[in-house]
Amino acid sequence: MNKWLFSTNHKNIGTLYFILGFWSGMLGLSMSMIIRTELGTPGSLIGNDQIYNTVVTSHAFLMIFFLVMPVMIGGFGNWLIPLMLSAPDMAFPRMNNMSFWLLPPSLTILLSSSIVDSGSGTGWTVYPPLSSSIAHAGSSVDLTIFSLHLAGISSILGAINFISTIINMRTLGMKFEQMPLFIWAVLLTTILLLLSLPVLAGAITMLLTDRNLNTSFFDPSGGGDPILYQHLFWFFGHPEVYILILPAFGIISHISSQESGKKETFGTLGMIYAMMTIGLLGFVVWAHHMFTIGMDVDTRAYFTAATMIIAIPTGIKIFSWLATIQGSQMIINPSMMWTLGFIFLFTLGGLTGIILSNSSIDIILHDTYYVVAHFHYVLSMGAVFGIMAGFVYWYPLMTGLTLNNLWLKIHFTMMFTGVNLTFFPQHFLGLNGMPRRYSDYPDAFLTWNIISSMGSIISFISVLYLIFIIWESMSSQRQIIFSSIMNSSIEWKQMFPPSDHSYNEIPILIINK
Ligand code: HAS
Ligand code: CU
Repeated sequence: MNKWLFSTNHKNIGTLYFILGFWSGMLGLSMSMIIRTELGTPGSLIGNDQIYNTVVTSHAFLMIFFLVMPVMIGGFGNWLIPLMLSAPDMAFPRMNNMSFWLLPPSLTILLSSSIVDSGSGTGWTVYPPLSSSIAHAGSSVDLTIFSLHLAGISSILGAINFISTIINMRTLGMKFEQMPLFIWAVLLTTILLLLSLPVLAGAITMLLTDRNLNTSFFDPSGGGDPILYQHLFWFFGHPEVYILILPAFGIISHISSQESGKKETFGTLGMIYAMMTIGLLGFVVWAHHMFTIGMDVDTRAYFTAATMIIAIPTGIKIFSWLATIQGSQMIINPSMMWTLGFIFLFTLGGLTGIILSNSSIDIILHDTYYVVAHFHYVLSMGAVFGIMAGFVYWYPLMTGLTLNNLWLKIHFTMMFTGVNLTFFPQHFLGLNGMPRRYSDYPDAFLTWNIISSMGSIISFISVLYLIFIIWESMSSQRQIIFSSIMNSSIEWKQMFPPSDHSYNEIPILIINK
């Protein structure tokens, strides 16, 4: 057991990340059910707004830092990148283990922040003055900051490891442009992490000293400015949202070309440039989160224009996926269902993003449920659908077992219904002015809130169903047959891109048993 927990093997570490991500995903899901229960009831249920806000804050942190990032980068990244590079392991295997083990303490500290003193009801943005020592006295916010520091160190070490591995450990003769798109996605994600996380670290450290050491970086009475915090936070925060989605882009590119029986994704080079453009532009649009601070009109015009331009490389990706699938004999298997669901619903979420990028519209919609609808379409249906696509696609590779295909299809259908029922009505609530991060609302908003909460129950049940599907697969120990991977079923034709990527075919045989 100890050997496994402290393993330096990339597959073992990837599995540890999956377990941690699954665990925190369950926690984050429970928090979301508390939120939807509160909002599905007219009047107050919890009866304490600080607790409500603490639940909202923990929900966001758990989902972003302890579900999506660990699973996509830590889990899929660790498992697949050395295999796809034909490398023996990651560049720094022991640092890899340390990256993982920084997360459980970080998670523990985050959770303790909500059970000591009054909890951190700041939202994941931790804006001062709400997060300063007057509005949040006690140690909760300090613990949250410490937790973010640890998670940040973990991510920076991981990023260094992935970048070094991808640059130095490609198999002989593998050129950069021949790397599978998933590797490209993780390379760009980790570069974004390396550049943006230190800015968050700086901001929260300044907040920490404001709270404890009498500095006043963000306190006007000492010559500081709370708006500075917002700039620093969003200089990290916007690249962060692309960190959450780029690995999913990689997974979707991989699955859509493999499952369509195409040699590679349509316009592979264009896909690489599109991801680079998204990553680069992601650093110059941060103030679209701050249109309401009282910005002058030219600055607003700039941030609106810069943000809208991101629709172009993203559109290139969407249409390239469609062109990849076009003309193929599509096999509607579970991973393809998640992929198609991703393309459809991510596009919907992206389009509402474009609407929000109009500063004049955003001044009305900012901090309403329209924003909540937008980011759950790109996250709960973008990032999470990407994870699900990758999970059902690579589960047999990782475990040697099979999942029940019919059940997976039913599960997809339930989840698709649940999340749309939950989040589509939130567009209406937002357009009608319902603010986010409040535990109650005028009666006029009741109907859509009840429908939204009913949707969340469907998603919740579908997650329980997924656990059952995984349990059934593991307890029945239904093995995949090796030879069938090599020859037969179209679903299993190739794990990795063929043709000029032929060196990638070798790792098929290395299945961890
Ligand atoms: Fe976003 C807020 C704008 C993508 C996540 N976003 C958030 C928050 C999160 C988040 C978590 O400008 C809330 C943060 C908080 O707690 O306050 N977002 C965009 C834009 C894009 C975008 C323009 N967001 C993402 C992704 C996320 C994510 C990806 C995570 C995975 N977002 C905003 C803005 C806010 C915001 C405002 C602030 C709101 C506020 O007031 O707080 C783009 O990257 C989306 C590009 C994708 C597409 C779809 C495919 C493209 C096609 C090409 C043709 C389309 C065209 C557009 C030409 C556009 C198919 C035509 C336009 C029409 C409307 C028809
Ligand atoms: Cu943004």
